[in-house]
Amino acid sequence: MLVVADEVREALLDGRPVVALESTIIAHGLPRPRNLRVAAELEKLVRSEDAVPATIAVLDGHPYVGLDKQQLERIATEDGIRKLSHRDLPLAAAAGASGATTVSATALLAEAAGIRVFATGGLGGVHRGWTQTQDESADLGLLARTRITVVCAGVKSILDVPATLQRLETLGVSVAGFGTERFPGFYLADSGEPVDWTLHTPAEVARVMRAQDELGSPDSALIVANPVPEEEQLDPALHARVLENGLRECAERKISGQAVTPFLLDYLARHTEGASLEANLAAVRGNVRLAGQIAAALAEV
Ligand code: PSU
Ligand code: MN
Repeated sequence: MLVVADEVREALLDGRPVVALESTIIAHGLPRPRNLRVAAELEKLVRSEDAVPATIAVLDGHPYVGLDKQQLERIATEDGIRKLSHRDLPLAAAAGASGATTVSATALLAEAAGIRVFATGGLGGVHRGWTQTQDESADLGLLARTRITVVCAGVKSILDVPATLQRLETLGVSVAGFGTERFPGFYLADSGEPVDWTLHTPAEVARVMRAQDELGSPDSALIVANPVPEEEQLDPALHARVLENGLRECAERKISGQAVTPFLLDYLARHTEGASLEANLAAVRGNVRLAGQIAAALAEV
């Protein structure tokens, strides 16, 4: 059922580096028209590391691994592009619907295509107020049973970060900081939480991936938590202030389910004069490059 782009399929057959990219950040995480420029820029960054980009999305019911220019444009500009987590994939396929894939849906489709490395901004996780809403991103459960390496700037700082880290521990998902002993905070270099393991080079990450394979099941993910450079992070005091207001407005307007994360990301961008957007993009760029380097290191070991 998967439609794998020729370039991606050939690279995978030759054992050359490939990096999967998600599309929810393009369709629902970034404002137009900047989102389309960013989508193209991220693919270029993967290529600059001598890896092949594979942006993943569903178009007219078909799951695509690797999009051409027109397809990328549809995801960035078309109205009615849905947000698809992995549970939505069969429904979208049967309905012939088009949608952007979240981390969980992207990881599932990437693994099915044989891609091992995936880059995004920040993972979904346990939302604040989760004892009431039970809002925990499907990203976590899927990563507990998918053999993929996700390079991210931690989990989104709009979440309950300690609760998310606890869930990752319970679910048995491997987590390592990249060049840091602190768990990154998406817009911030440090979430305030520590990590148990630190990796320093792409080659070290590749060795962990090989060890996962040698140890066998369960087929869980490796999270490589790569902080945004401190000089490009959002001012922590501004972040705390605006996030508090955003969470209040989200509750007052009774926004729930899939709409929560896009609402909060947009709220932060609007109320920081775009500074949160720049920090988000700086984090994603760093993650995409590192993912390219990890994919290259993996092709060598
Ligand atoms: N990273 C970003 N921006 C985003 C996302 C990640 O920098 O918009 C998306 C991912 O697709 C992730 C989703 O899977 O947000 C989480 O949404 P939810 O909390 O509804 O599971
Ligand atoms: Mn959610």
